[in-house]
Amino acid sequence: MARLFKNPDKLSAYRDRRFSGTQDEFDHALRTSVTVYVGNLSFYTTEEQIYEVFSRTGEIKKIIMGLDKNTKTPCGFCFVKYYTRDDADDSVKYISGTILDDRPIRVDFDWGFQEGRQWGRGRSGGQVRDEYRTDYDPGRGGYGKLVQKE
Ligand code: GTA
Repeated sequence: MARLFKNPDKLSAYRDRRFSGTQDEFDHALRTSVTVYVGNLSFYTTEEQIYEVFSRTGEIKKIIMGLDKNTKTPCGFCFVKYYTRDDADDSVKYISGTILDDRPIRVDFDWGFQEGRQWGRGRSGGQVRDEYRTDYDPGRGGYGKLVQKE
């Protein structure tokens, strides 16, 4: 709670558990990074589609698709790296919430891509959130992994 008051302009609700630095280093990286995280993607959305949407706010340096660590297929997220911070800011401002393949996508500031971050961290290989979901989501493999195992 104290941190919320100390830091009312918190850029992201997400804190990467695997970031090895301090909270201040994490906050600094979030403020200066040119990379955004894109969540709630359909497993069927392609890198070309993402390129088309995200180049609306600026020239893209690189797209890194999030992959299931077992199947090596897209698992519903990606990172988009721009050349400038302004373009990353604009993508969070203007692209987050827009519809891609019938779903509202979420664009979040990110501390920066590092090798390994492209893999889903869930036990089943995909994203953690897809382990625990109890809804049926055809764009993301149907029911959550734990429900499927029941
Ligand atoms: N910048 O919001 C994000 C974000 N997310 C969700 C993932 N990444 C993100 N980056 C930014 N913003 O590189 C990045 C990760 C990693 C890659 C894949 O995407 O840094 P992941 O989604 O598989 O695993 O990451 P992650 O992020 O370590 O999962 P986390 O934080 O435990 O949980 C994500 C969500 O899953 C939670 O918000 C919650 O909705 C759900 N969840 C987690 N645990 C439970 C549980 N026990 N019960 C129910 N729901 C749960």
